[in-house]
This record gives sequence, structure tokens and C-alpha cells, in this order.
Amino acid sequence: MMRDLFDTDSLEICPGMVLLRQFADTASLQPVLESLLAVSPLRRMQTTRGFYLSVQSSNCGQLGWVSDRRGYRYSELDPLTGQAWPDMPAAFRTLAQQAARSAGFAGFDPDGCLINQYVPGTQMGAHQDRDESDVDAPIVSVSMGIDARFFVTGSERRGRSTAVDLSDGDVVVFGGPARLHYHGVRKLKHSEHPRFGAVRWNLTFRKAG
Ligand code: MD3
Ligand code: FE
Repeated sequence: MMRDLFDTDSLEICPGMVLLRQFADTASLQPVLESLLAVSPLRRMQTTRGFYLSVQSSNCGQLGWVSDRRGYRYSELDPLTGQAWPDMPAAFRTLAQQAARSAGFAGFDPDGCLINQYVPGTQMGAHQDRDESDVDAPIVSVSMGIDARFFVTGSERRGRSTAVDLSDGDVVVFGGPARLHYHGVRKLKHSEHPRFGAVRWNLTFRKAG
């Protein structure tokens, strides 16, 4: 099927930020995700100050985002296993490329995918994603499982925010003028998804290297 920016299920939240509701077939992604986590398991990453992030994380692809007492960076090796991250599955790559193209970013070629697991009570404070060498490339975000309220404040960390509730299968593309916007996720409410249970997964596809 051909999808483009003018389909009714594509919504521009602000310049450079495009929401594609129900774009991803998460039932088919679920076993693929499980096979990745069998190779590079979930873990809680640490900040430079020694605090643990409340999300649990892993990665696939050439470069994985890691954070520890030394800071954050992209790494070719999983520090937990000492091995390369698992390859990015074709189903993941194709989904990210199709979403980016639908949002006007043809030619997106992600080299890493950060996998974040949220459980009820988990939140993510306002931050920018600026560790990627190429911030001209967009970031593609895929939500699976229970709903979360995402917010974006813009070029300042504080101030008025725009909220979007993200549900299973929703994909958001952040590029152009939105690429360096501050954003985060409000504390997750308790709920259950029929296939994923009381869990939210977020995949973010990045051009890191
Ligand atoms: C907005 N994840 O993993 S969507 C992250 O829904 C992250 O789990 C959130 O923020 C989540 O870094 C938000 C992803 C996202 C990624 C990059 C962005 C949103 C963005 C860059 C600019 C603006
Ligand atoms: Fe982010």
C-alpha cells in the first residue's frame, strides 16, 4: 500500500513532527523483539551521577545507545555481553524507512535502534537527543503495548508543552525543525494491553554514526 503525508492518518503535530497513527503491525513485531532481547537482554543504564534510569533498555543494529558513569555515547558493542548488538531485523528497518518516507524523509537509513521498556510508574524527563552525529536525519519512534502521554516543549526544556497520547502501533517521526526539541514521557498509568500486558515498548530508530 502506498502511504504519504496526505493520508488522513498522518498528522503534523508541529513542523517536523509527524504522527502516523496505527502505522506499525505490533503483533508481528512482538516475536522479533523477543528474539533480540534473548541476545542483548534488557538492563537499567546508569547516569554519570550513578542513578539508574527508570526505563530498561537494549539496542539492535550497528550502534547502540549506552549510558554509564562515564557518560552517554553510541557503542558498537553491548557492554553487558561484550559482543556486537544483534543485527537490526529487516522488519524493523523497513518499518522505520517507510515511516520516514511517509513523513517526508525519504532515504532514511538507521544504523541503530534503542529499545526502551516502560512499566506503570515509569517516566522520562524532558531531554534532547543530540548524541547522534547526523542530526539532519530524523528519529523514528514506534510505540507498542500500553498507552503513554508523550510531551514536547520545543527548544527550551521548560515551558508550555504539547501532549500526544501514544498507543500501540503509533509511529512518530521527528525531523527538521523538531529534531532537537526537548521531549519526554509522563509517568505511565496502570493499564493492560491484550498481547503485551502492563508494559509499553518504544523503539527509536536513529542515524547515530
Ligand atoms: C522528539 N523516547 O528514547 S518518542 C527516547 O516515547 C525517547 O519512549 C520517548 O524520548 C518515548 O529518546 C519519546 C522518541 C523521540 C525521539 C527523539 C526525538 C522523540 C523526539 C527528537 C526530537 C523530538
Ligand atoms: Fe528522546
